[in-house]
Amino acid sequence: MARHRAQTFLLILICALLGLYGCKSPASERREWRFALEEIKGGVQDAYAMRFKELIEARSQGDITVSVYPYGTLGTSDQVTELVNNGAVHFAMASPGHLGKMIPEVQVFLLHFLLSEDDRVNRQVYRELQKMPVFKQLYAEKGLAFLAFYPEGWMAWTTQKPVRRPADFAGMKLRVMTSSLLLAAYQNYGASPIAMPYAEIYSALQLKMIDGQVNPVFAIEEMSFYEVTDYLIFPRQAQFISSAVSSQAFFERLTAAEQQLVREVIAQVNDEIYDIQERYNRERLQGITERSDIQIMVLNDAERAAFAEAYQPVYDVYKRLAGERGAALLADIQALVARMQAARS
Ligand code: 6CS
Repeated sequence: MARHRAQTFLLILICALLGLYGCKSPASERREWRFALEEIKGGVQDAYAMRFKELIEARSQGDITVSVYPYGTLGTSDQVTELVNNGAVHFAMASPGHLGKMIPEVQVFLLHFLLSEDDRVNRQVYRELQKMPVFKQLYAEKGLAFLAFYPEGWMAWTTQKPVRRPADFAGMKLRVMTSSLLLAAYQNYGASPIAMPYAEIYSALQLKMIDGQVNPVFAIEEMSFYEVTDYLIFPRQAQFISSAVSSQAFFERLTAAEQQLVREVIAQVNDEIYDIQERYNRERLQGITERSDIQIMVLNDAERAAFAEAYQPVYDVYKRLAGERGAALLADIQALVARMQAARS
């Protein structure tokens, strides 16, 4: 903890020296907007931020420029969240897998078997989610302006051993994002999960400190996790969901027209990103199969059902971690998925 604080302090100091920190006047802040990512250049978050940049710069007629900082330039996900919270950067991606430490309720998006198997249903669910006022409130309480949720693809396991049933996880050291709900989930399956930052996964796999990890395909490809694992397994248990956020203090200082501009551009990019992430995941799966002999496994309905059954106690863990508001949110999302599903069938 002390080490983490010292690192964050150092990061803020570096940002201040680079002129990234919020001691500038609001007028100069308005000219350059800084957008920090939790993923490297070429990823889904980069596609999102680059489109945001393109639209903001065009629609402000050059008045505003957007600088995008990919993962590795400013720090870990937690540090990026602290930087946007402090106003050192103006926009950032904040994934529930890490943000859940600050806002436990958002871990609802880490729950397995919550979404529909039908991506057309999920697409409508994501559209409706943006309108739930509770998110604005939860984020604002932590100094963040909530802008949107969006998916980045189904989470897949890459492991050294095949996994078809929960028992296959026994003793497996599986890397998860830094969320106590994820630790509980994989402990519940029988694995020995370990939370660590994104940047450490590849070498941890290579050095056999861990036996597997969980991420969407595009990330498995661009972070080269497929090079150091033998199985790529699709359980369709959950999607990777991220949120776009702004510094609350910065956002409140924007004019009404600028706030409107941000909201309109975010709405447009959020709509576009759905197809982009689908394409990235499809194309990169192709790339993985061309460049490696990793074995691909797709769990069948009975195998998925066994995981879904084993997972049930984790819903109570979520309710304990996220409290009353979290439980209400979960019920709302379950009702939303059921409603959208019924409308489709
Ligand atoms: O596993 C992680 O930590 C990261 N995975 C993705 C796909 N995006 C950001 C996140 O930090």
